[in-house]
Amino acid sequence: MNNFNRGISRGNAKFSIAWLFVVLLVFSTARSLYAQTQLINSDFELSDSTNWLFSNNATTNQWVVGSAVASSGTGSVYISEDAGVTNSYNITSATVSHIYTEVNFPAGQNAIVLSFDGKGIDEVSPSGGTTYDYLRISLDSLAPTNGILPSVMNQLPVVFCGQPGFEKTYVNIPASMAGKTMFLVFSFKCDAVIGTPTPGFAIDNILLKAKCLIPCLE
Ligand SMILES: [Ca+2]
Ligand SMILES: [Ca+2]
Repeated sequence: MNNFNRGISRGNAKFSIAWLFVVLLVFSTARSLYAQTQLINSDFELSDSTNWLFSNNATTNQWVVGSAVASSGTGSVYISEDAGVTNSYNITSATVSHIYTEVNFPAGQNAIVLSFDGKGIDEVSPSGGTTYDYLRISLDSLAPTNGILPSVMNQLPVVFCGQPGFEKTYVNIPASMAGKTMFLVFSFKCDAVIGTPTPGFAIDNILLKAKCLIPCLE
């Protein structure tokens, strides 16, 4: 190889290394710009370390982590009138029971999606209203109180009922949660008349993820 060709080869090598450096830099930057954070991954199996807290009715229709039902594995969290033996609820006992956990939503990661497997027939309102037996989800700066739903302004605008078998559900969480510390609250509510006691509501495989759809501006 003459000196001229050696010069070209060295030049190409330098160019290739520089180009590789640029590609790696862009790739690593993109990863951080489009960061994704898994905030909750709860399957209610023995290895699940999620810090769930409970605010239950004193005597019946309580959330229980147990093995009476499960969407996958052997465990889930479900409403029970007999301390977890069955996934049935007492339709004559007015109830608002909660399971909840504290969540630190990362600043800037404002594309937030909650998903879970849920089932529960409960009592569907024939008018599509929200006054009977159902599951509701809220995001509140305050821990919930047994017997009381979080305030309307903190409730997500959807209720869940009428599902005899587990179905995966996706819920968009308001982007305004980014940067806040809030309680994610699952509330089971029933009035004191009518309903389908089996199955009461049951939840498995809760995932909560936050990411940036556009470059994060933290
Ligand atoms: Ca499970
Ligand atoms: Ca009812």
